[in-house]
Amino acid sequence: MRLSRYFLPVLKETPSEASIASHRYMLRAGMIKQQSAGLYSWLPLGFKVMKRIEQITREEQNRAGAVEMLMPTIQGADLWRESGRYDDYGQEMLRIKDRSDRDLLYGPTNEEVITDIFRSFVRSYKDLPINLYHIQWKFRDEVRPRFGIMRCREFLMKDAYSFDISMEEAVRSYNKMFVAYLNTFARMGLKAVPMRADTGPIGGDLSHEFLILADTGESEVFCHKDLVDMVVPGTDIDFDSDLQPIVDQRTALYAATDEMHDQAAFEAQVPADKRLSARGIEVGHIFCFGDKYSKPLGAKVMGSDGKEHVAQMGSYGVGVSRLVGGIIEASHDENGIIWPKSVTPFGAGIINLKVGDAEADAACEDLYSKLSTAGIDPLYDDKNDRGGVKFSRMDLIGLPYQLVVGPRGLKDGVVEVKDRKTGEKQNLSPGAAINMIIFAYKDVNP
Ligand code: 5CA
Repeated sequence: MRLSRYFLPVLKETPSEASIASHRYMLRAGMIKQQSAGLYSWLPLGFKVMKRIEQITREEQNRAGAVEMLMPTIQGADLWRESGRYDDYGQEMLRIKDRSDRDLLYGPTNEEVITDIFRSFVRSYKDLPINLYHIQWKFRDEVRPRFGIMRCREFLMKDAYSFDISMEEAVRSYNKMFVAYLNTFARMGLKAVPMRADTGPIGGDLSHEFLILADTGESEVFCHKDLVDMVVPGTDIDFDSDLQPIVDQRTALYAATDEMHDQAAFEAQVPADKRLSARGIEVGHIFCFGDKYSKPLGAKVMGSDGKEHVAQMGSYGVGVSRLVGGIIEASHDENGIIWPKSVTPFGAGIINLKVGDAEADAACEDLYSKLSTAGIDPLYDDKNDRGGVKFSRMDLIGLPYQLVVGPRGLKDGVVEVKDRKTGEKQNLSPGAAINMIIFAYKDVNP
């Protein structure tokens, strides 16, 4: 992409409404625009990052055996009356009437709709287990939308729903998602810790929130320090194997959000030097609630014993749009965002310090074309701005590598390669710079 043809409305001033780094940088880097309280447009740069996060989430769901589909954002109220949640859900649900005075709602979650799909088509235990997911917009009329897209009203969620014949099988499905989540967040460069959590309006007893630690997180968390750096299972794990030991290894150590926290248990179970009290951002939440929806909605299958069994369910959410902010909270400095390679909107930035200079233009065009061919998807700053403006803009938008091209370096046959994270700079021939960047990305998408 050439910057001169892109839409990147960078702001010079720090917007006063933004109190945390991710919100500030998302506004300044032209990633989002607020349209109304808690409602955001995703401008091209923000949209591109969200799409990458969505794709990693999708790949890890598919790897764990979940199957993608799509349900509508607007739902009929009747199913919610059937499950008993229409009145329970409260003011967070946006209720709408259509022209025939029928009650509709903008889905805050999809347990009812998916259970309706299941009961319409699935009859036998032979068709189980099933785990269906979609990546779709949700609306929750939050009391206090804040921190930009981190707690907003319309947001993108991946939500998966599993159906099993027994509770024992349902726990196996739960464990698959537990492991898939560890891999998903690790691929995004995050250290996410699963913690015992309150189940709120979704329900059930078995539930874990996945939190990334950040000072600006909304939740207070308490956990054993070893959980933070525990090695993840990895994407080559066999999802048909027994995953219980992996789950046990993590759930054996104390980890709870403030709603579930028990100080006495924390002190009894965790040695003083291993106790971590911190703040966290919830990026995922998984639930196993058995027959809470399948029973009232009559989602049953015939078992191998010839009897009818109510399906046992779980649901599994990832805050896809929230993750854009979460990753920035976990990875930034005073100059701007520092994208992990796996989610960066562009693989590298090319800065032309003298647009119009035949040699500089030619060198940049050559880098641009070669990096594009290699699949690095570079952003070429071909605008006629001062060097200082270009440097700070490139730092702000946080691409992992910058290639700085100017007449002075070219005289010596070199371009400057800057690593955004370490700040390290080296002069390399254009060919060597290209190879270095291609090499840096070789293991990014397992
Ligand atoms: N049906 C279940 C699982 S599919 C469910 O809705 N779970 S949830 O309520 O925990 O939401 C899943 C994830 O969506 C959360 O972990 C969080 O990352 C994200 N999320 C929830 N509310 C918001 C919000 N107001 N703004 C941005 N992201 C949100």
